[in-house]
Amino acid sequence: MGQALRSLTPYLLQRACVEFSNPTRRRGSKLNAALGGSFGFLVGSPRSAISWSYRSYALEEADTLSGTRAMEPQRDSFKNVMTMNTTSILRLLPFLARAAVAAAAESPKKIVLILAEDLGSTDITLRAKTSLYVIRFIQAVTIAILSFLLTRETHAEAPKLNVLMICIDDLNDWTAFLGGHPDAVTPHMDGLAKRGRNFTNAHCTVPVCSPSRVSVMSGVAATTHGSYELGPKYEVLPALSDVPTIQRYFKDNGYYTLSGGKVLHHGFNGRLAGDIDRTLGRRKSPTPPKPLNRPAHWSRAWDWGAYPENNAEMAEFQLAKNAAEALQQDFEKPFFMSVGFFRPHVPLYVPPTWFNLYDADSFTLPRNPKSDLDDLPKNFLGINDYAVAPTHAEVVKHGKQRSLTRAYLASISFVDHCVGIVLSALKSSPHADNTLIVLWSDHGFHLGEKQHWAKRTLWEESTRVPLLCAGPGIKAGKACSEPASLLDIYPTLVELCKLPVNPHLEGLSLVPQLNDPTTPRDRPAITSSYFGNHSIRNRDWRLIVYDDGAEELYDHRNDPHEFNNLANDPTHKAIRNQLARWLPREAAPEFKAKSERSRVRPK
Ligand SMILES: [Ca+2]
Ligand SMILES: [Ca+2]
Repeated sequence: MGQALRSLTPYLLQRACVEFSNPTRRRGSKLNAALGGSFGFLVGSPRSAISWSYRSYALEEADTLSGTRAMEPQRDSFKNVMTMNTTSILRLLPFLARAAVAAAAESPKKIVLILAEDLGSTDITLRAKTSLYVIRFIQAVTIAILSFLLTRETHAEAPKLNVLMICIDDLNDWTAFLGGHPDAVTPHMDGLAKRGRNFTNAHCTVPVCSPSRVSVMSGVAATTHGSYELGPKYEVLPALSDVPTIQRYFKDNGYYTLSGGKVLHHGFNGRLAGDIDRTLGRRKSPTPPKPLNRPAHWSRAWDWGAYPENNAEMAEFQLAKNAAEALQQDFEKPFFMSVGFFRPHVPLYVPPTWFNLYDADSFTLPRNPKSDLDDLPKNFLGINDYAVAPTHAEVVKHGKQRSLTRAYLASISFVDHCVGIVLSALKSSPHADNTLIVLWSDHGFHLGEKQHWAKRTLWEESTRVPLLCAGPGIKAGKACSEPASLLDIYPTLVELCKLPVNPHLEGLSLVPQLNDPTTPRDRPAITSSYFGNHSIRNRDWRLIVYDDGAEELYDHRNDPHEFNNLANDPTHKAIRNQLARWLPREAAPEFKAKSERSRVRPK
């Protein structure tokens, strides 16, 4: 057997086991034991002129609600793969085994393995280049091939890519590369977007700091880890007791981990303390001795203004410098560096330079017609209100809308500057050509849209986030408007760095969209806020279903601001039902004992 296949086999086997041992899969597809179940194996003819390519084969669950057993690979997951029907497989078994060896000897990219549970009854539909076949695997056949493969030795893999992960707190789509605000000045992030993949339809799993970050770092959805509100630490959630953070996972697979600033909301503490080999610091920026702008009864967090005088006093700036310095060093192992910037999280204090980018009287305010609320379900305020943030009425009453909005824009430009420091350090470092960069924000932010401030809603302003990927193998330029979730970061990086599959991950690798941004994706981005409320966002639509059954439906093709709720329009029943199929059916209950909703707004 070829060396290449020897090195690939354990990886592919592990990867496939994962798919079917994942307990969150709704139809209960469980692997009996790591290798005690049954598997399918698919290879193509080495004699054919077809050029094979192994690609992410994330299996989408089709027909979840219809109860069929069909499993459908994500469209375009397989390109140029030759498939064969049942009879052929049976007849060609000895040939297939030889074909695998021959193909592997030629190139590891010429092998595809599909492993399926319960093969006597599972159909797998593969999209082939020229035709489509349904393949029914037979248990005995597949186990035979599997045994054949398992008797082979493993082989060391090629050197790994480094990872630079930059996360930003509370940054919505007000960046030039997402076009969320016409005046936003974000040249450094724009540059990154241009030289990599800009996911323009990316969304968080929960629109608030801690659960969103827990999802990114664990690769597990809120509906499994059970945190839908601000609060629980990663390490206290029972569902994550044996789930490694992405940093830990990379570390366990030979990486040196560095982290600084706000990455996990509560930091890497308790059993996570060892996940990080070297800290880049987690300082706080200075706060002025007295509030600068907020009305006296507002939360202390909700203040803003030009302070301090210089960038050098800001925690983000110091962190950027620390990261820049670390990037100049040589490391014995590949590194995974996470850098978390706190602005534009409130309080919105940044040096005056950044305020000066926005003329106080002339920059654009978001469109927020009051009539927009007329078609919302009656309960929308009960779900979305949060006593710590001011209401839009309060902001307007105190005449603060313009100065508060300006401080948010200034904070974005300041953070963009810090991102620029890190990116330019990487560019001039020895790691410039072998480091993947991923930049994301934990959720969006309202500045008066739908008469709302801050986060926690299931509307576009709250769920949409910047998500950029760049680096070796990622072609520059084109944006991707297919839905993406922050949950997808972990499996994407695992695949790009050729790490073994982590069986806990619930996101889908974005590698198909990194290879080709037009690759369609069936799975929408799913966001949950407070227990029982969910949003389903695909390329063109958003459906929101609240815990009391109330709904909203928006057509983003002609209503990007989600002004026009179509939930009660019978014309759109079909799309509504199509989206509703993705609603989580067995969401884990909220872990936190006392809801944030019990807070009382100060008078
Ligand atoms: Ca946040
Ligand atoms: Ca409306």
